[in-house]
Amino acid sequence: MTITITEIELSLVRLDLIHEFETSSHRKSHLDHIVVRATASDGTVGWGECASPSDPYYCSESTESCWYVLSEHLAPMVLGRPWEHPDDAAALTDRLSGNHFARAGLDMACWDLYGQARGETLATLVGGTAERISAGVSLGIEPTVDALLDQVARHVGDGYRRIKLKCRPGWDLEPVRAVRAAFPGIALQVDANTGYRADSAEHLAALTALDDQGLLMIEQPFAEDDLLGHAGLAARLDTPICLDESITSPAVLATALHLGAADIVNIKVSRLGGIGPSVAVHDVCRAAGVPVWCGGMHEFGIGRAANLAVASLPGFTLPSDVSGSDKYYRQDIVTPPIRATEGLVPVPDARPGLGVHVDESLIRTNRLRHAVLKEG
Ligand code: OSB
Ligand code: MG
Repeated sequence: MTITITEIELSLVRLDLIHEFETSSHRKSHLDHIVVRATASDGTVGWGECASPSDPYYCSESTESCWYVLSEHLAPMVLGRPWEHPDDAAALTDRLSGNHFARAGLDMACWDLYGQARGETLATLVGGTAERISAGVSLGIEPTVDALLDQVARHVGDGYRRIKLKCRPGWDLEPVRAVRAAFPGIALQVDANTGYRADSAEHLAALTALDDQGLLMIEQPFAEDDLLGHAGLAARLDTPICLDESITSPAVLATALHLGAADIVNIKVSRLGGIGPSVAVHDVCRAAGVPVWCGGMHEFGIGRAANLAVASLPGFTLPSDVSGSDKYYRQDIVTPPIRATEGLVPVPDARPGLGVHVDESLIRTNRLRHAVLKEG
């Protein structure tokens, strides 16, 4: 069975966040993601989402770089070119370097088309088995510890199964201790988004001080390329070290595991550039006995559905960041809406492909810009 994409429409869609989100590097009150609508020659429509942060702090991509790469490079490489499997569609764009968030947006749309052509859900196609995913929440840095405690109480009350706190030098031991004291039994972890330096004695002391707080893991304390720094810390601490930003490909993963830089891996479809490399990273981790969990980039329902499909693979043994979209948005762009019940989010299965219906009228009302790309 051959699929040929004949038209790609890009829409820059803005959704307001219910609650502002701050990390070690930036603060957000709304999210702008590029929604990819790919039409195949038989009229089938596949959806993808490019969940790049607006500005290049989490990684070097941005909304504008993704728009440019999708419209000037990725779309021309696939438009009018037949493929049989999404991996073959991805191979059409092999000569493009990096730009994983942009790539993931198109890759998702290819998988959605492929799933519809095969009459199977994305989860089934990748070999996923779980029907529900254990969900945690990622909580941003708050103005005060009390405000953070309110957020934790709210999400624990909603049934979420673990709490991840964003941290940075100066916002680490104090909030962690306060949350531990108020909620002694909860599964708790921190994410530093590269905010610490392995050559700073002060930073190492701050991270070491977290070691007796019963954390599930410390996520990405150091810079993305500092695998040796992470290996050194992993050897020093009892708390497992999890890598997020560092793991950009199966090859980098192999290096990180070889060096002992990662006890746990956060898998993000966006950061890895699509479903294929995400499944590959899962497979390597599973074979090596390294637990993985599914991270997120505040995705709208399209990207969230892709995350859930990947997270249904058997190596995903730790709670994900893939919460219900109502944690972030008043109204999502998909139906049925993605919701957690008692901390479990069902893997979408209402239809083949991504398994959700995209509400095109909401895309039209919430978009800031769009472009239609055709062959030639
Ligand atoms: O590091 O996991 C991260 C959001 C934006 C950028 C980086 C990260 C995050 C999150 C959000 O933690 C997780 C989610 O989508 O709920
Ligand atoms: Mg992270």
